[in-house]
Amino acid sequence: MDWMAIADADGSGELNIQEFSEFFAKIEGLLITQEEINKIFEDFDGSGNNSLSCEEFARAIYMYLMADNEPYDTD
Ligand SMILES: [Ca+2]
Repeated sequence: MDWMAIADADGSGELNIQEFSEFFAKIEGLLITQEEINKIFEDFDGSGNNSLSCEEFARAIYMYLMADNEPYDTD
């Protein structure tokens, strides 16, 4: 599945926080808070320019969706 094509609503090739949040909202059954989304976004925005490149996004998706446990669940 081409996650980036789904997430990149305006086709800019990068994701801003709004696109990133909306991407998670589209995934059924995924329980994640806006706070967690913000944290993931910040963590993976390696260049610190408030947008995720394809590469940064792919890394975030891999980490979060493909991992067995939730890295941001601190309970
Ligand atoms: Ca975009």
